[in-house]
Amino acid sequence: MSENKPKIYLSDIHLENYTDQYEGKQATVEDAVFMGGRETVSLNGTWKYAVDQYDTCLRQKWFRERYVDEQGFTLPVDYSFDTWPETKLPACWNVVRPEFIIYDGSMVFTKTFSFDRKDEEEVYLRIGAANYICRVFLNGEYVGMHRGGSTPAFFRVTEQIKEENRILIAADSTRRPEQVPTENTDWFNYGGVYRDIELIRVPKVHMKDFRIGLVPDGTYHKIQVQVKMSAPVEAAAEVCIEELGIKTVVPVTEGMGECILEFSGIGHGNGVGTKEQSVSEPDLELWSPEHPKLYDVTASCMGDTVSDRVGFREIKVEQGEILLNGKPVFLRGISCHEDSAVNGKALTDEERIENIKLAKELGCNFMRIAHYPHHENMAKFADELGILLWEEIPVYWAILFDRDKTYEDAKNQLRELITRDWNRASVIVWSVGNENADSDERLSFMSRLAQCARKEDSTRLISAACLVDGEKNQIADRLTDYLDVIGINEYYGWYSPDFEKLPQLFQNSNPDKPVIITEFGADALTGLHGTTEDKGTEEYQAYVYERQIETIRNISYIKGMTPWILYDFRCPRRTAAIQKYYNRKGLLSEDKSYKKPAFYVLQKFYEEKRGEQ
Ligand code: GCB
Repeated sequence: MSENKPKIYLSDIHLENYTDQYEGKQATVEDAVFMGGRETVSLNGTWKYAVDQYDTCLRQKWFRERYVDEQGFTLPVDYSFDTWPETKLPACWNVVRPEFIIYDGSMVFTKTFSFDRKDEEEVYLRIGAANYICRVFLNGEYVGMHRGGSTPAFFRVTEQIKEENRILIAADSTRRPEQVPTENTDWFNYGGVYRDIELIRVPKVHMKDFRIGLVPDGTYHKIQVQVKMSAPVEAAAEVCIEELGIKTVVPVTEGMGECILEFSGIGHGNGVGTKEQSVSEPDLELWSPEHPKLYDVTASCMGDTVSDRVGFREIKVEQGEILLNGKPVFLRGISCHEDSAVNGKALTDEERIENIKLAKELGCNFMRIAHYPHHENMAKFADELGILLWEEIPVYWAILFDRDKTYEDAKNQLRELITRDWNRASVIVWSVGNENADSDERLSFMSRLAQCARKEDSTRLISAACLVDGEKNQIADRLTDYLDVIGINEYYGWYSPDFEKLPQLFQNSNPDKPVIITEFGADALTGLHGTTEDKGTEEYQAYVYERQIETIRNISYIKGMTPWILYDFRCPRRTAAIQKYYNRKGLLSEDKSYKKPAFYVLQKFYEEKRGEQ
């Protein structure tokens, strides 16, 4: 009988219920506003802060700033915003002060700012990312909350914003079993409001979404456009790609518009609709890592204008091949965390570009940016610099697959990611998770996510990094039925020491889809030397790469790989002598100043692979 009892999770019971009042107004993907070309006011910079271990701000409603009671008597209060210490946001607090290094919990940030609100405009607050729950208060009022540590939160603040303002953000990085990710991960749980904080000015009726890309029908003749307005208006949106001589009107009905611009062929900007005919039609140049051609695109509707820089390319799977613009491609990849020894997850743009350049130096045309959505600039730089991307949501390890609210959270994070990066040509794979043991609940949870990703975006590949069936030593995960490409993590030579099992694994398997080896690797401490039998040494890591490559190269259904990982990253679980709270499977040291020998082993293989294509 006992198994029929409903399961109860910690955050579903509140002894004091002080958070319930802040559960409403949850910002979700439905609140997102299209960002390209927007007029924004940055709130980055100096903020005051306090560590708020017991959530006293939420319990006592500090944001109300009640200093006197109804009779005019001065009240004692437990905060003093003006004398709180200062910090810069965005940032991960763990790397700001040594005493915060392992703090998981709540911190309150506040600042005052002036704003000249214009009539007839809507104002949104966007927080690029805050880990994991953030609650926002403006001028004494609760504005809303957001769940999910790596995707943007949008709050409409048109009514609350004034000329002089106080904003307060309570960010809570507490790890909880029911969250996505759950409390146990193999990376560092940085806390903070660690991506841009900005106000966006938009007209009353504005574009919430604008999606543009090549129709993947093998013709390279068609560009699809989708427009979503903030209200169910009847209108016309004008889409313009000047360089291609395209100016097309997209009819908008009940706030939604869709159209396909047809070209006469690759190399022709021959649109339909009201495209203005140019005398000589410029060529449509397809985007690829070798030729990362981007076009400036604008869309206007009812006085609202947005813009983007967009590449046009086709990605699909056919007869066991991954085809980029119709040609088979081997994905020469590397996995990468959003981690910096100095800045935590709040990487600078220079660090992001450096990561892409290091991957290119390695010979990559592909990066798996694991295990959660990285900053949107990563995909923008990948578009500019020419590298394909695998993007992922943190459905990692032991998620509470049978809990509906956890599913809703994961689904919202997935849709927020897809909505944010839909126009990025570099992104070719949406991954719905990593290494979750096959169970009925997990299959239901993740297959629904895969279907959701496909519904949001039928132009890209859906995947997940799956586990090998250890008992059968086989690729045998039921989720693969729902995927376009199968990601496989395997650690032969490391967690599974017997290398002979690697060729057996591939012999025992007969996947009906292309496989990407999404992980293999071995720890190596920079400067630690030994023989190819000494685990943890640079030599052993290089040996693992050699043995892996020697096997993988002969398996015809393997169409790509993203070994684990570009550089060492912070990880609280890793306490061994060689680790010192770092996962040492990087091909480079954590500060990226040293390339371990395995870097060159992989580089050599990728050089050969590139030659074959
Ligand atoms: C894995 C995980 C990754 C870990 C890695 C490791 O399978 O997907 O997040 O960091 O192994 O080093 O154990």
